[in-house]
Amino acid sequence: MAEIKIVITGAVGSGKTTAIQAISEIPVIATEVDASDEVREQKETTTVAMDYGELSLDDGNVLKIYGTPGQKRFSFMWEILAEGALGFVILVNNQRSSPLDDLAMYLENFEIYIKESTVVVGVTHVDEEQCGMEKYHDYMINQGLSYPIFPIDARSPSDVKVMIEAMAAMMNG
Ligand SMILES: Nc1nc2c(ncn2[C@@H]2O[C@H](COP(=O)(O)OP(=O)(O)OP(=O)(O)O)[C@@H](O)[C@H]2O)c(=O)[nH]1
Ligand SMILES: [Mg+2]
Repeated sequence: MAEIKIVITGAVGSGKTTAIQAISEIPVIATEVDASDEVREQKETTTVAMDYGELSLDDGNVLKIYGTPGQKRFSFMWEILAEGALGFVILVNNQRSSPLDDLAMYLENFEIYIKESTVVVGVTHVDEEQCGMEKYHDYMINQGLSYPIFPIDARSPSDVKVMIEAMAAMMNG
């Protein structure tokens, strides 16, 4: 049995904490505090250090899943959390004004870590209106990237599991 470290990152409110809570088999270790400043307009709490959960796979391996804080002022944690990770999920909130800029920013933030890793992109908040996934596919083509894109509801255990299990399968392949 192997333990595989993966990291879920993305902007504030993209659903990182929500996704880990949806699928973890152990009580999630979270570091939520009341949001101050502009985050408060979006939601009441925010991650300041990390989230941690676990999910076992059918092959007996266990995913150790770390969620990053979204806010740049806690970016000192990114490096710590990315160390040794084999897979990265970048979540993008489709309701934000420029979700592609968010995606570009997190791809850049994690550039040095994701080079050697498996990457998938999860587009969240697609339940709220016409999701328009074409822009993400066009972006990938324009950037010469081939990361798979999953429209998900981060609150849905099955949506999050399908994405994460696909990523685990890519690691084996
Ligand atoms: N409608 C809808 N709500 C969602 C979805 N994903 C997450 N949410 C909600 O949006 C909010 C997302 O918050 P978090 O999971 O805390 O986001 P986060 O990415 O951990 O944010 P930070 O830790 O602040 O960086 C929560 O209120 C979720 O219930 C989704 O796909 N659809
Ligand atoms: Mg969070």
